[in-house]
Amino acid sequence: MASPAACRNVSARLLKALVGRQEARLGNALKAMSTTTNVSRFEQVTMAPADPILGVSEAFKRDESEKKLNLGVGAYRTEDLQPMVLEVVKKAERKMLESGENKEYLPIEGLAAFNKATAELLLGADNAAIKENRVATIQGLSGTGSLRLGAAFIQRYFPGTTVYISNPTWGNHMNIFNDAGVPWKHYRYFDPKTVGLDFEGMMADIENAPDGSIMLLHGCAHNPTGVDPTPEQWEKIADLIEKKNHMAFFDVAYQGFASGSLDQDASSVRRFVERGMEVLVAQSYSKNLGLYAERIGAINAVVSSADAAARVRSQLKRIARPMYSNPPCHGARIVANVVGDAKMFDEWRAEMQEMAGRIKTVRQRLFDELSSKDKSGKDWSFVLKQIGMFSFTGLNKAQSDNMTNKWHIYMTKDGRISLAGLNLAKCEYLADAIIDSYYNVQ
Ligand code: PLA
Repeated sequence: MASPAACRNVSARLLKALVGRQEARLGNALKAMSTTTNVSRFEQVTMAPADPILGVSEAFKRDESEKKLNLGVGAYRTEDLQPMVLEVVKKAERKMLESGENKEYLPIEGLAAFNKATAELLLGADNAAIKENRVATIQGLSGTGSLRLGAAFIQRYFPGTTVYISNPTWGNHMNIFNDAGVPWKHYRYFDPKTVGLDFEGMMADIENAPDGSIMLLHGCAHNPTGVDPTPEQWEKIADLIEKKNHMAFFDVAYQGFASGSLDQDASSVRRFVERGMEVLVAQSYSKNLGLYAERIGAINAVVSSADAAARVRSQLKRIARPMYSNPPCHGARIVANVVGDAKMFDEWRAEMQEMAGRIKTVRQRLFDELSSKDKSGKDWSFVLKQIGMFSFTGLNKAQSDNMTNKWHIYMTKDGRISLAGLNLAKCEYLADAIIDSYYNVQ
């Protein structure tokens, strides 16, 4: 038998436990009451609109029609409309796995071998600016993250300077500069009447911008129009930017993907650098190496002296550190392996030409279908003249809505279609949809 003292002890402990449990229950009930009766502290958060490009992919996934076609985001598909991993990327990954590389943090500025390779790919390995150590390169989170670093740098070191952005442009450009607190304005770029470059408007706007402004230029394959300046026009643009003491900020998201040639697609940037002009350049490997999800790219500042380059690099690192600390290594290693190995580099070029070639083939077929089906005599040749992944159809918002609602063809509301998501088998259907939307919807 337990002693009276031991019994008292047990009952005291029991009582405590019971009261404890009671209190916990009461606490929980009160908590539940407060969350159900109180208004959430997040009540003032409104629903954000779907992203004009990536939101299209979300809507596409929800559509159950068999006819559906996603021409929204600029992501390459095979002729079977499947995503593609380049063979040379798989090869680099096998090599990386075999060499058993570790997962230590990269330096803030990224993988040294990548930074070297990416600047050389952009400017040419024997470029004077590289040899003279005048290029500050920081690995970024693909094109977007690199643009964002550049924007943050502008906000900090060129406060109040306006960035001029083409009208139209890739929708995210405005968000990037807005979020970085950088004022921006548009310069004229596209002429809907000629479906070509409004060169005079562009030049007038560059001329009229205050001296020392920043001009955001698409290095090649302008998104969304697919309309690029000719080499002669680039020369005049460079002359004027130099005369006005502006600075060019190039967005190079499609190097190699426009013409199939890496060098040719970098010629706009190289032209400025060879003239000794200081430039910022954001690069992306999403499209040309198909590394969309690896988020690999770079921001380069080509400046007048090695000393300035070292200071700019140090400040870009200072911006990156509190944003994301240091960049991911996988994509950087893939690029460094492919670009740094002559054989793999050639394999990459061949695969890139194949991708660019497939897009050209569907572009031609789409044009053929449009021209043979449309008996009105409308000139569809702009489809052939545009370069890169996209075709800017000229369809307005209501017509683009018709493409989606009636035909299950997903595209951005500015009338852009990604030809990288099209195959030969679907060209006729797409032409029918475009002609219906163009003539039957206002
Ligand atoms: N710059 C331009 C001109 C682009 O078109 C894109 C991607 C980027 C930068 C950034 O790409 P990255 O961050 O993946 O390197 N434009 C896509 C995708 C392909 C997107 O909107 O994010 C497009 O469909 O327009």
